[in-house]
Amino acid sequence: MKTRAAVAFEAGKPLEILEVDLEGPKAGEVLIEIKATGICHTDEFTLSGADPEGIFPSILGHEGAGVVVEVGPGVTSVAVGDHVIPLYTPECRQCASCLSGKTNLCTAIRATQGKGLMPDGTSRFSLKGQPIYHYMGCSTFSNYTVMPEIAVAKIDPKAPFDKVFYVGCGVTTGVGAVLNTAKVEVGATAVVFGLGGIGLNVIQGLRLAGADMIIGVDINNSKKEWGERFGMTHFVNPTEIEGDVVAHLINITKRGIDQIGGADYTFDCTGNTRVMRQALEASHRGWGKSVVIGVAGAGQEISTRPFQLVTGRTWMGTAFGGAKGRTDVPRIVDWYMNGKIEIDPMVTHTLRLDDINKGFDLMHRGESIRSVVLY
Ligand code: NAD
Ligand code: AHE
Ligand code: ZN
Repeated sequence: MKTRAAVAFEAGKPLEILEVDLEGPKAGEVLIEIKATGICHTDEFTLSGADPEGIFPSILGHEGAGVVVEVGPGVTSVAVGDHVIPLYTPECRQCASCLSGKTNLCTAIRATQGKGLMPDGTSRFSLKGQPIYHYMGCSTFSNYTVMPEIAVAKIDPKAPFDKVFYVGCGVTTGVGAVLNTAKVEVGATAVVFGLGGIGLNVIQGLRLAGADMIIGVDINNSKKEWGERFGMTHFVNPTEIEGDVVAHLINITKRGIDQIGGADYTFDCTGNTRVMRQALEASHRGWGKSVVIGVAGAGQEISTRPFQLVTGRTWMGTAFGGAKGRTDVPRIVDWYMNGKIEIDPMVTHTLRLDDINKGFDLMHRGESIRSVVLY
């Protein structure tokens, strides 16, 4: 069949909107009509050329929602007509990773996914007979896409596509980082670096967990109001304070008779390795946990004095908020439907596929939280 898609032909170049060829689903695969897709900073990261796994030409997009329109042989867990969210972190429930119960990082199809291919080692997308590669196993910048059934979460059919697409990455990553990875407790003190599409969801996750002091850090002052909207109690712009941001954060989190500062939990939602170090060092001596969410470019490394770890801080990371997609994503959609979490205000811009490059411009200018493309 033919499908309209935004194709990334080359790093650093705008996406091109055109019709491409799409083969139907093979065994264990489903064809999905994507109804809505978000533009996440990770799409921009890969398009920029900074992703060591970036492959071109490819169809980016990994944060979407849609409807199953055809199933391949042997598919049992979803049926035609089901409303689904594509999962860039699948959940096969059979691989060593899934069976360990210790991680959400299912390894069943990770190797082929990283090469832009379906599990059988081929691409379903092509143009004039030449393959176009899949992206993060999803390629939601195409109106139709093919996914393995282990990589789709069946959701409440009443959930609006133009909102719950965001559960496909941003919401789950932010809220999950708090609940699944850091396991934040009631009354905690936390610092969130970077108040974009991910950081604001960390903030609403902290509110859900019952954190007391929620400090947001961003170099863009317009993010203060955004953070407050979702539960942030204090805002720090590192470019506007005197001296070092870590010392400042330690100072404002001082408590107890010892007056030792530092947050119980810190989160990097910027992808900047210098900020990742600041986040670790702003966490509390003895028990602080610092969670890396941001994705850093090829060749970049993090560093700190080992003493920071010797003195009891834990440096950890999270992918997809530690969420097991087929199990947790439908629940997070229900949280939205029940009013436990918010999504609507964060979806700031609605675009058509023809205008998808404007979504990247809005992100570059720091004007959007999430842009959604509706098909
Ligand atoms: P975004 O562009 O919406 O937000 C980034 C925010 O960081 C902006 O508000 C920006 O002003 C702020 N910022 C930039 N430099 C800063 C600095 N030095 N100090 C403080 N704030 C700074 O991006 P997003 O969609 O929220 O994504 C954030 C990061 O999370 C990206 O690196 C993305 O690739 C990554 N990500 C990771 C996962 C995961 O599973 N680990 C999932 C989704 C996104
Ligand atoms: N390809 C990059 C890594 C990118 C990355 O870390 N991706 C996150 C999801 S970001 C979603 O917006 C992830 O899930 N990582 C786990 C995994 O298996 O990819 C690189 O550096 O090579
Ligand atoms: Zn993402």
